[in-house]
Amino acid sequence: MRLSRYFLPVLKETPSEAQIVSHRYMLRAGMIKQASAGIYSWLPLGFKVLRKIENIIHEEQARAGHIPMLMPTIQSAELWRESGRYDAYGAEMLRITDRHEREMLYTPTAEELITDIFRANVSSYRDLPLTMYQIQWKFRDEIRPRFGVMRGREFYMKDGYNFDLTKEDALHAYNRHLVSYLRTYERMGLQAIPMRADSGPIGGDDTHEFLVLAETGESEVFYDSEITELKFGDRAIDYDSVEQCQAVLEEFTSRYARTDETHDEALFNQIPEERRRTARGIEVGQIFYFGTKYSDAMGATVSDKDGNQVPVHMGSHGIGVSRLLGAIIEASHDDKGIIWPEGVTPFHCGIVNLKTGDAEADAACEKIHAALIAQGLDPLYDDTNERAGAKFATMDLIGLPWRITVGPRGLKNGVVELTSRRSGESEELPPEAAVAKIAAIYGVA
Ligand code: P5A
Repeated sequence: MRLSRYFLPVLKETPSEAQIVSHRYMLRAGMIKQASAGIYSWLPLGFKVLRKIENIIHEEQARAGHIPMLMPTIQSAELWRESGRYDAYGAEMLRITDRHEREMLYTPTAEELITDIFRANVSSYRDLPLTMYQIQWKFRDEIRPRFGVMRGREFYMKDGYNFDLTKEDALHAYNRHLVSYLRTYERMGLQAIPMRADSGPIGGDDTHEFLVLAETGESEVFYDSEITELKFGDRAIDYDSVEQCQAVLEEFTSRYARTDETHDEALFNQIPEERRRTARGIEVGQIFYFGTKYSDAMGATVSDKDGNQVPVHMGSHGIGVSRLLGAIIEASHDDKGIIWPEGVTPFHCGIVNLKTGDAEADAACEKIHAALIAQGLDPLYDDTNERAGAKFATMDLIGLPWRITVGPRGLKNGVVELTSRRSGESEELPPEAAVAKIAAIYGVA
């Protein structure tokens, strides 16, 4: 992509309404624009990262055997009356009336709708286990939307729902989601720690939130510092294996880690003092097992092996897809701008032409741009007439992990400069070698 043809409305000034770094950088880098309180347009650069995050989630859900689908954002109030949540949800639910005076709402979550789909179509234990999920917009009329995409009113969520015959099967689904989420967040360059939490309006007793530690996080958290040493890494996991999933759950949840909602001072004080940590965290996901709460209320039953009608055991599992952009930036930036992890970067690398208009520099940049595309990569080539300093500032702000700098002086010696955004280190090498190195970094060589 040539920058001269792209839409990247970068702001020079720091927007005064943004209180935290991720919100500031998302506005300054032209990723989002507020449409009204807590509601944003996703400009091309922000949309690209949103899609990258979404794709990682789809790939990891497929690995765990979960089935993608899509439900509407506008739902009928009827179903929510069946579960009792139409009144219980309160002012956070955006209620709408259509031209026939029918009561509708903009979905804050979708337990009712999926349970309705299930009961209409599944009647036997033979069709279980079943886990379906969607990535869809949600609306919660938060009293204080703030921090940009971090606490929006309209936000993008991955929501998954499992249906199982027994409690044991449903707990395996819970564990499987925990494993799958650990992998998902690590692929985005994040450490998200599962912590015991409160289930709120979703219900149930078994629930973990996934928290990314950050000073600007809205949750207060308490944990044993040993937990930050755990990495999921590239383990091969059989998601159907009850033992393997259970072992991962135990490994990642046996040390003390709780949000303030479930914090227990006496238990916390049993950890050796030097390992006790109190910090703040960003909640990027939550998993729930709530048994038969919805299937009882809505009559979602199946026949078991003996022909008895039994309510299905359920859980639901959410990832804050749009919030993740904020969380990743909070965890990975410096005073010049964002530093994207390779897994989610909007463009794989930047190309800066130090002297646009110089025949040799222009030709070298074109060649590098074409060579990267030929490798299946997606570079952003700054072919504008801006000064070099301004080009570097934009590249640093938008945070592409790698930059190739091309100028007449280097080209005389047959070299370009390859710079890591994270370390700031540069090396000089022939253009072909720079392309090969980027290809190797992204595993396409
Ligand atoms: C699980 C999926 C649920 O709604 N029902 C379906 C369950 N869980 S949850 O914890 O309430 O939300 C899941 C994740 O969505 C993100 N989130 C938000 N992101 C941005 N702005 C908001 N206002 C907002 N509210 C929730 C969080 O990451 C949360 O973990």
